[in-house]
Amino acid sequence: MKPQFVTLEGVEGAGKSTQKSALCHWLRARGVPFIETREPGGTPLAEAIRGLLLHTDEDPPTALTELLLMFAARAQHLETRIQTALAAGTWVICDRFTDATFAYQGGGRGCPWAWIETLESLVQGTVRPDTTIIFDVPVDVGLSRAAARSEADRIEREDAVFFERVREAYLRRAEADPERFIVVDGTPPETQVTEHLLATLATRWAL
Ligand code: Z5A
Repeated sequence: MKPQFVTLEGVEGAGKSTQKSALCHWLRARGVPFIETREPGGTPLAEAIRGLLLHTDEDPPTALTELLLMFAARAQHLETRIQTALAAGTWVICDRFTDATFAYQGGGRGCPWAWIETLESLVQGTVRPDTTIIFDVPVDVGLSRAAARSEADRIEREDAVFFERVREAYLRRAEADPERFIVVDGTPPETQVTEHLLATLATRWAL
C-alpha cells in the first residue's frame, strides 16, 4: 500500500485529538512509519500563521483574510512537510486539513465553495487525503467538552449556529465522497469510539 495521507476532522470537542493519539499508538504497534501533524500549523511558519488566526483579537481577520491565511499556512505545510513525508514512504496523520476550510470558512463564514475549490487546486494541485475521518457529535456536546477543557480561542468563541453550519458542511462533504470519508459517531465514551474507529481502519487498510 502506498503511504497514506489521513486527516481527522470534526467540530470543536468532537474528539479528534484524543482519537489521533489512539490511532498513532495503533500504527506504531504495527510498525507503520508516520508523522503526526496539524493544521493550521505543522511547520514553524505555518504555526506562526496559526497564532495570527486564532489569537488576533485587536484586528481580527475578515472572512477572506482568514481563508487566505489558512491556505498560506497549508501551502507551506504541504510542500515542506506533508509531501516530503509521503515521498519518503511515511504516512501523514493530520489533525484537520482542507475539509475544515470548506466547513469553517465555507459553511461557517459563508465563503463561496468555488473560491475554496480554486485555492485548493492552486495550493494542492491533485493532492487530496486518502482517508478523512469525521468525528461527528451534536454541537452542544462538542462545545461543552471544549469549554470544560480550555479557554476559547477566536474561532471557538463563535456561537452554536455557526458550529451547526460547520457540522452540516462536514456531513455534506462526507456524503458527496463516501470512498474517502469515514464518519464516526463521537458521542460514546472514548474507548468505544476508539474501538469502532480502529476496527473500521483495520479492515480498510488490512492492518
Ligand atoms: N480551522 C479553520 O477554521 N479552517 C481550517 O482550514 C483549519 C482549521 C485547518 C483550530 O483547530 C481551529 O482552526 C479550529 C478550526 C479552525 N477552530 N475552532 N473553533 P484545532 O483542531 O487545533 O482545535 P479544535 O477544533 O479547537 O480542537 P479541539 O477542541 O481540541 O477538539 P478535538 O480535538 O476534536 O477534541 P479533543 O481535544 O480530543 O477532546 C476535547 C475534550 O473532550 C477533551 O477534554 C477530551 O478528553 C474530551 N473527550 C474526547 N472524546 C470524548 C468522548 N468520546 N467522550 C467524552 N469526552 C471526550
